[in-house]
Amino acid sequence: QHQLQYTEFWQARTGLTFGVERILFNRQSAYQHVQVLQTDAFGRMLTLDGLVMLTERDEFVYHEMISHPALCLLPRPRRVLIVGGGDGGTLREVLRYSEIEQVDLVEIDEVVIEAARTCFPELSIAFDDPRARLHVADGVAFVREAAPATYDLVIVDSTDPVDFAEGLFGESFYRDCARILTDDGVLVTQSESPFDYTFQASIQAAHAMLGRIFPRVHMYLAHIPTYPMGLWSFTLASKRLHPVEDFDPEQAARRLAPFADRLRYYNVELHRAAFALPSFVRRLF
Ligand code: AG3
Repeated sequence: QHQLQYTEFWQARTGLTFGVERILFNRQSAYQHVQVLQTDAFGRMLTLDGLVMLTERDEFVYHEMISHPALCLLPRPRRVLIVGGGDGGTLREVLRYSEIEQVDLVEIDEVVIEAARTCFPELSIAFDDPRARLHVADGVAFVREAAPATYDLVIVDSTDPVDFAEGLFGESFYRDCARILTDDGVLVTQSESPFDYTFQASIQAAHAMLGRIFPRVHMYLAHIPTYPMGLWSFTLASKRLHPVEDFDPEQAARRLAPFADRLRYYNVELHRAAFALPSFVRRLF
């Protein structure tokens, strides 16, 4: 009974294999194959079209790192837009701040939300917060129609740049994000592994597009054991604030204080460290 395994293939024959104890959720949606597996080493694991989105054991790294660097950089973040993120993990991190007044979350696939509601209550509980507004819609269309200067922060918590997620790595989407952000606004997007050659060209292209739209574009890194190659990147594009030079550690520490003991990865010291890039990553841009 211990022979079931699941492999996310990164290349034709190279990937990461998980021991599977049970299949907890298994549904083909209008967009993708949504599965939740009980694994032996990483607890429950959500996959979309066979790609690992999160595991119970290491989701904190991704969700803290896609949220807190920008939220601690911004002087007064109040309104946030999350594009994707239907599992609720990013939403949970954003809602930790009492000064956040409203978070719109735009998820294209309601089956992802259902999988999270069924199998990841510790994440999807965030949907019950009165400050959260859930929209089952296409993120590209949502940002096109949103009013100017509405959000202090836009977080793109997407899958890989393929299929219907490709638009979330495109120039017109980024232009709309810039338009709906306030004057100090910040955009953060997940940007794949710097070791990954599959998406290197599209990530470099996305970085260049952001550079044409935002005065500042910075990549930062975190270790995520269950994602391809284990080293992951995020890209922070900003209209004014420099993510390290304008970062005020005292302001950040004050803001984190009410929940700092619940964070498992991000802290004020790590903020600076995350933006220090290995030389091979610097040379990519
Ligand atoms: N967003 C997915 C990051 C991409 C993972 N790629 C992969 N496994 N090939 C995660 C959503 C969690 N809120």
